[in-house]
Amino acid sequence: MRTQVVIVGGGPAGSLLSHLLHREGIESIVLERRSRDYVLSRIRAGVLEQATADLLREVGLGERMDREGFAHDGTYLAYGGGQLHVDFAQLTGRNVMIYGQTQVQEDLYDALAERDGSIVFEAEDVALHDVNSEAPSVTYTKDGQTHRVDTTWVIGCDGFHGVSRTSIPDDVLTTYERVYPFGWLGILSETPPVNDELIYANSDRGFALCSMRHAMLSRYYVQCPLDDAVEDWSDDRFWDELRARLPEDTADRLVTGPSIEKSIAPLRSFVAEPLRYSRLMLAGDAAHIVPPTGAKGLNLAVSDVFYLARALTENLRDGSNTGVDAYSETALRRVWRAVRFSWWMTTAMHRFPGQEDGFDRQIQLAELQLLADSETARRQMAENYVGLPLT
Ligand code: FAS
Ligand code: PHB
Repeated sequence: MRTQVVIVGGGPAGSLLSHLLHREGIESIVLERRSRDYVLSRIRAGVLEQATADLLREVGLGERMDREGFAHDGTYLAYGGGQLHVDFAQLTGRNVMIYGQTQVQEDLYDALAERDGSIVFEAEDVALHDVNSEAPSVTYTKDGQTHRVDTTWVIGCDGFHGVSRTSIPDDVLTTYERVYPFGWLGILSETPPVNDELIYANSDRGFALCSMRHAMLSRYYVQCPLDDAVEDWSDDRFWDELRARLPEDTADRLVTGPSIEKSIAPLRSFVAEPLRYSRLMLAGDAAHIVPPTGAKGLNLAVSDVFYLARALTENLRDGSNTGVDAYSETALRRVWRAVRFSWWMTTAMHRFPGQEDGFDRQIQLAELQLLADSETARRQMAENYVGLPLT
């Protein structure tokens, strides 16, 4: 088989890239290791930057999002017993869309399903060959049969633990990493959200986040020690800890119920450079990871593939190398801005072991007080949270 672009990984990055390329008449195939249901069972992101929501609308993927999603004009930061509202609309004229990654993924898979052969689920043993040549190929196994795809470009959208990044020689790749000394314990509950907008809480006991998916599906997180296991956290223990980390009036409003999903995610900042090695390009979590505090992971995957789809179209349809030569630098400029913001929000909102009430704790409180006192500081946070337009 031959196609113009082989995309490894059928998460949001890979499936959106396939959809964007198809709209430009570029052929591709997506090779996804897991089943459709397995990918959809993963509970991930919940916040779409305005640029992400606008792009999904432009490419015919916005109808359900606009019907079922929530446009949020701001968010709350709770600390010191009170809470501060950051008004995105007033400060930036932009907002965010609350619409789960699971729903985005379903919409993408529905669009791909209209094209036979656009995605292969349960594609095992994916291997990249000759990516440093003009004739790269990819092999994979499906139902015991080995398949080979000859192609012009291989795009690694296979996440942090995929095979693509490791296909780039160590002497070519530079990586940057910061591992945080805590994780997030998240639950889903079929209960009404405690608030009409998200609440990020920095309490003496640690970070908490109140989010949602719809009017009867809430998403909550508490910071937990890295060596905790989900089994250590009964629902009752979770709800008690969440209440203890929220302002009293908010805690009093909290409606609890049985968790229908419960998981712990580690937090890290990671960037691999460059995002291109000859005929191999990286996009999304295959190239970078951010702590979910700034709600940037999914949105960076979207911006990467927006730039990549434009570059690959210019190359394969118009014969230009300008876009593909500039992709890594263009995408990384937005990546590092998001990495910085996610690091800043994580550092400002979490209790770091050994920090107790020392210098770092005072700096945290000063950061939050600056947001309370300065519209300029709130505007800078709001601009980073809602994200910049995709240009
Ligand atoms: P993904 O990891 O989503 O997709 C990669 C795909 O490649 C997967 O489907 C995988 O099965 C497949 N794959 C891997 N290896 C393969 C191989 N060898 N062959 C074929 N396929 C292969 N972001 C936020 O903005 N907010 C959040 O709250 C948030 N929470 C998160 C919680 C967790 C536990 C995790 C892990 C991530 C979270 N993220 C969050 C980040 C997340 O949303 C990612 O940024 C987003 O999924 C990135 O999309 P992709 O780059 O497509 O990577
Ligand atoms: C979520 O709803 O899952 C969510 C929202 C905002 C974040 C992280 C996760 O910063």
